[in-house]
Amino acid sequence: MPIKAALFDLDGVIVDTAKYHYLAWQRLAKELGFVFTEKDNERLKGVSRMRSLEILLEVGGLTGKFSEQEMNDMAARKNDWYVAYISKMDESEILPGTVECLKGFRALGVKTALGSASKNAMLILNNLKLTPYFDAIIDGTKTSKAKPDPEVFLLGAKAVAIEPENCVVFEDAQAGIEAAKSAGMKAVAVGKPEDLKGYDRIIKGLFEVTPQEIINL
Ligand code: B16
Ligand code: MG
Repeated sequence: MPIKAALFDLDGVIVDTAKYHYLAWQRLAKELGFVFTEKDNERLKGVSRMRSLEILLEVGGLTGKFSEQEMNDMAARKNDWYVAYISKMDESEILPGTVECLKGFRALGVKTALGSASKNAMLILNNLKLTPYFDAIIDGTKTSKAKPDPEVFLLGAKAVAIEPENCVVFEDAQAGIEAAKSAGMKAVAVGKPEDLKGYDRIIKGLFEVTPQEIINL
């Protein structure tokens, strides 16, 4: 099936915002009195904000200790700190190969869309000046089900009016690869083979592929 739309995850594919998520979650953990390591942070990649908080509290042995209101307040505080970091981002933080890849797909007549769990995706894309490269942007403000549910990618395909079987997804998180496959799409994993499975192809970063070789995947 020829590829007619390319869907991109944000954190871990286009930009490394995981480091800022980590700094903000680490600060919350410190306030709560425990250490949250970089290894613990790996578990939060591609995961929604509230689920991330649940995992953080589990690491600290604090599961079930807080009311819904307190949980919402903690997530909001973490997000304020995170937004302070990402507000300072600029084009220098775009991961290598991103712009070439987006431009290359478009030159071949392939639609481009973002499929991210983040509710802050627009702020990041605007700071990186990448918004004009996308035909559609589906982020955490437009979805109700988190990856591995295929919702985010199915909405992306719908927004660019391309059938799922003609879409390819670029993803760094296992849940995202599963979301792409259950949407009936091709999945290009971004990362290491020991961390990911179930993909159609694996790359270290967007710099490693040309749109030409992906359209016949
Ligand atoms: P926010 P992606 C995900 O982005 C991040 O990988 C994950 O760590 C984060 O919790 C999630 O977005 C929600 O982000 O708090 O900004 O709404 O990989 O789906 O682009
Ligand atoms: Mg990601």
